[in-house]
Amino acid sequence: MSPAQALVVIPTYNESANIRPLVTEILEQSDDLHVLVVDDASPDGTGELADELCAQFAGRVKCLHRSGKLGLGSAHVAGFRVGLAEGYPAVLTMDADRSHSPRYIPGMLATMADADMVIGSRYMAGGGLVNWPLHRRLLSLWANNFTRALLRLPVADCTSGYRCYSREVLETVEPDDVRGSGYSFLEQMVWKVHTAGFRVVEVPIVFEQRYAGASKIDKSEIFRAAWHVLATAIFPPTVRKRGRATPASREDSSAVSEASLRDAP
Ligand SMILES: Nc1nc2c(ncn2[C@@H]2O[C@H](COP(=O)(O)OP(=O)(O)OP(=O)(O)O)[C@@H](O)[C@H]2O)c(=O)[nH]1
Ligand SMILES: [Mg+2]
Repeated sequence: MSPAQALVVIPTYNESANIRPLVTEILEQSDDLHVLVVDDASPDGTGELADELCAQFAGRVKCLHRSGKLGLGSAHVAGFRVGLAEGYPAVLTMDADRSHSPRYIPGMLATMADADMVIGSRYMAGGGLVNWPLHRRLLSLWANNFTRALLRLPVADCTSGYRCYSREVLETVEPDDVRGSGYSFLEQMVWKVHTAGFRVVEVPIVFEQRYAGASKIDKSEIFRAAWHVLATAIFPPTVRKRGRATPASREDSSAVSEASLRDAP
């Protein structure tokens, strides 16, 4: 039996000012949500705060501690593995900096009734951006136009990290094989899900500037993401199609249980 309606995966690197209010607000949305914090040994103590939340909300909050900064994409993949191994019907991902308001979670999950993947979209009627500096808006618009055009994606917001995936999607599209472990993971994943024949639906969200802490995105990450999109357009990898899922095996489950121990390196 599923332990809850969905697992909310939150990758963190130096988000100590945001993690507690964010997790608390997520848990308030529904009794049927669990949270997994994937922390990459944040020097500011985010991992320790996540452990406190695990103790306070035992059974509803878990933490995966990794040994160092391994990238946003690989944090999502690590979260998917836990979600699959522990039997969740859906896995939702969101940023820790409170740019993604938890108030959208119930609507995103309701939309999953008619979708295989739901994206919290800034670039559709009803969506938007609050307090984001002009250079970030331009970069995001450029990245989206570039990705949409090259990969021929019928998706307005390909770079949003606020998403929900069904279990079948994660069992089918082999997220481990996505090119790049950083931010380009987001564009690659939506391309894979669409190419595999799944239904991707967007719901509007208003994205807010991070509440506290510093951005982790840097110039090299931007160039790497553009390169990965270009490489996918020119040399598209083979994508396993819908209906050919490989259910998470028992072996996978035990590997993940060990990896998700709170004291794991
Ligand atoms: N575990 C993990 N999390 C990461 C890593 N890099 C970024 N994150 C998290 O990924 C999320 C998105 O990172 P941000 O720095 O907010 O990136 P962004 O939203 O593109 O940039 P801003 O708009 O400036 O906030 C945040 O929750 C980060 O803490 C990483 O290497 N490992
Ligand atoms: Mg952010």
